[in-house]
Amino acid sequence: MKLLFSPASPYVRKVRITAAMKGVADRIENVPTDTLPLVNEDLRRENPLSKIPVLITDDGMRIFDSHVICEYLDTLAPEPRLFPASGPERFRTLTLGALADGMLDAALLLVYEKRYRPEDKWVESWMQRQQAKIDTSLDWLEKAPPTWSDHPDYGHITLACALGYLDFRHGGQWRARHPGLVAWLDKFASAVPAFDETRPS
Ligand SMILES: N[C@@H](CCC(=O)N[C@@H](CS)C(=O)NCC(=O)O)C(=O)O
Repeated sequence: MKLLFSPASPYVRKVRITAAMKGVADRIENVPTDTLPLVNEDLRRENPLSKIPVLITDDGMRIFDSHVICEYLDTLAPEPRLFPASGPERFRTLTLGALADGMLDAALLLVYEKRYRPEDKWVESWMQRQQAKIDTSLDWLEKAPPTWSDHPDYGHITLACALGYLDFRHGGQWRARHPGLVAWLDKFASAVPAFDETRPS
């Protein structure tokens, strides 16, 4: 399989951690893919949204986005089960994943505002709106950081990648007011070595 990839992408990181936990990382070739140019024709051919990650399977299927790729990888080996099959556990996992993806989307939009627009076009109120989504989610999670029994699942992986991205691109400012989540991320990193192995530099 091939993974259209960048080491800085938190969505790619979700996939790499999932692949490591499922024991299939050595079946995936990481193909460096540049999303910085306004148009990357090679990427657009594989995913009309021009976003990474994209997984190209051995039989030629193109799978995106990161959630769907992780769910696909979860089918390749029985253990550990990262997406509960049914019931409230499944929807708890998917909802945590959606919340953490929403935090990531807001954090990425803040980066893109400054990357793709000249400074005199930055819209302060719009950036505050994105920041509020992140802050409110952090406060909500801090009240009861999500737990796991045997092993972290897809929701936990996504949250770890969101917090990692806030460290990487937003100076780790979330840490001062969220000690419970700081401890939670340390615990996640101890349980999942692939978190440190995929840390962007
Ligand atoms: N919902 C997508 C988001 C993927 C995404 O936004 N990836 C970024 C890189 S971190 C990207 O490719 N951006 C290029 C663009 O938006 O044009 C996922 O979960 O895979």
